[in-house]
Amino acid sequence: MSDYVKDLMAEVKAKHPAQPEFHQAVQEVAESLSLVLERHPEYKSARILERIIEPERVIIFRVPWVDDQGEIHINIGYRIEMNSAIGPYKGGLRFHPSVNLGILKFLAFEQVFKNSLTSLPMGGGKGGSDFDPKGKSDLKIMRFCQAFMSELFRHIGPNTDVPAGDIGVGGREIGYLFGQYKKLRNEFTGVLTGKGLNWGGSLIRPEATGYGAVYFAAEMLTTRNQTLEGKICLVSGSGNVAQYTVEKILDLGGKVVTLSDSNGYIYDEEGINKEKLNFIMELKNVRRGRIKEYVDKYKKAVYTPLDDNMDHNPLWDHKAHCAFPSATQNEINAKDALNLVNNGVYVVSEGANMPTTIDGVNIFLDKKILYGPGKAANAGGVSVSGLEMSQNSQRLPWTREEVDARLSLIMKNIHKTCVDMSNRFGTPGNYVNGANIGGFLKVADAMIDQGVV
Ligand code: NDP
Ligand code: 2IT
Repeated sequence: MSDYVKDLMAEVKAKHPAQPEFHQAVQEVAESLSLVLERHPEYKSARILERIIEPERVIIFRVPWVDDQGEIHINIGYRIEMNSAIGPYKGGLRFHPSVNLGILKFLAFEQVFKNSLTSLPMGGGKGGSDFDPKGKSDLKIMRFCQAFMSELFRHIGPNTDVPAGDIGVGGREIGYLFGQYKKLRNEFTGVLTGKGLNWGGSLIRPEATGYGAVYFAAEMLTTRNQTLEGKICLVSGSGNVAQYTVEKILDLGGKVVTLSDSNGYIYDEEGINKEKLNFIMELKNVRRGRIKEYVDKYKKAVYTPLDDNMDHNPLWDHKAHCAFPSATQNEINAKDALNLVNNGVYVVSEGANMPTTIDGVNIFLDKKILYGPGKAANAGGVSVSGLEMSQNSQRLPWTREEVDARLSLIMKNIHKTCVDMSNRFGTPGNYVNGANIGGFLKVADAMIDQGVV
C-alpha cells in the first residue's frame, strides 16, 4: 500500500469509524487510483478523491408506520446523495435488516464509478432502510413504503435524485413508492426506475443486471477466444439478479448448478434448466418461499444449509468454470476464492455489489483469472435505469430488442474501457484497476470543470 493510500485510509477510518464496508470500498479504489495520481498530480492537488469519498449530502429520517394489527413500528430511512458531477444522483434502495449508514455509503460510493462507466449522465446515490420485508403481507409492505416515501419525496425528483430497486426492493415496492410520490407531489414523472411496464417502466429493466453480468463474462471470455457454451456456472442468490443471470447463461449455452438464499444453497448436478428456473421464479417472486423447496420438487438436487459462523461458503466449493456471485457483499472470502480457483473457476463476473473481500480479490488478481468487479459487471441494471429515464423524458417506450441491443453495447463498451484503462496504466488484465480508473476519470474531470463545490 502506498503512503498516500495509507494516510488516506487512516483519515477515513478516524473520521468514519465503524463503517468497515465503506472503508473496504474506498481502499480498493484508492489503491487503483494511486497509479493515476502519480501521473496526474492535478487530481491530487484538487483533492478529488478526498472530495469523492465525502457524500454531498446524507439524509437520515425516522419511518414510523402502523401495521395491519394497529401496532406501531419505527424504522430508519436513509438516502446518500454521493456525487452529482455528471448527472442527478442515481442508485437503488435496499430494504434489509442489515442496512446501516456504512453499508449504504459503500454502495453509494461504488455507484459513482459504476454510473460513470455506463457513459450515461448519472451521478451516484443509494438509500434504503433497516426494514425487513421478508414474510410480510402486501398490506404491511405498502404501509411501510408509503411511510418511507412520506419523507423521501422532499429530497428526490426526476432531475435531482432518481432511486430504483436493490435487495428487498423490486417491482412491488417500486409501485407503492411511486404511488405515494405521485400523490404527494401531484405529478407523474420518472422519479423512480424499475417501474411497471404500463406506467413508465422499461422493457428489460428487470432482466438487465443479470443479463449484463453474463454479457460482461462473455466479453471477458472473448479475450481468450472462448464463449459460455458448455461452461459450468455457479450462481449465488436467487433474487432478481440471480434469476436473470441464470436465464442468460442458459440462452448462451452454459449450465448452472447452484443457487442460494440466506438460509442455504442448492446444488443440481444435472443443471437448472428453463423449466426449473420458471419454478424458482414462481417460488421466489410469487409465493416468496425459500430455495430449500427446490429439492422437494427436484429430488436429485442437494440442499445444504448455510450459517454465518461458517469460515467458508460451500457453494463456492464445486467444480466449475465460471462464478456469478449475485447475493450480497463479502460472500466470497479468501478461502472461497482459493476454493473457486482450485476447482477450475477462471471467470468471475460479479452481479452483486462488492461480493468479494479484498483478500479474495487479490487471489483472483494473483491467479490472473478473468475477474470482472461488480462496478463494471453489474452496471447493466443501472444502465437500463438510465435508458428508462431517457424513455420517460421522451414519453416514448422503446422495444425489447432496442433496449437489449443498447444494454449489450453498453456492457461491451464498459469491458473495453476496463481493458483500455488497465493497459494504459500498466496493469493489463486487471479489470479492477480498469473499472476504478475508467469510472474515476470522467467524474474527476467534471469536478475540476465545475470548481470547488
Ligand atoms: P433480491 O432481494 O432480489 O435478492 C437478493 C438475494 O440475495 C436473495 O436470494 C437473498 O436471500 C440473498 N441475500 C440477501 N442478503 C443476503 C445475506 N446477507 N446473506 C446471504 N444471502 C443474502 O436482490 P437483488 O437480486 O436485486 O440484489 C442482489 C445483489 O445484486 C445485491 O448485492 C445488489 O446490491 C446487487 N445489484 C442489484 C441490482 C439490481 O438491479 N437489482 C443492480 C446491481 C447490483 P434471502 O431471500 O434469504 O434474503
Ligand atoms: O446497485 C445498483 O446498481 C442497483 N441497485 C441499481 C441502481 C439503479 O438505479 O438502477
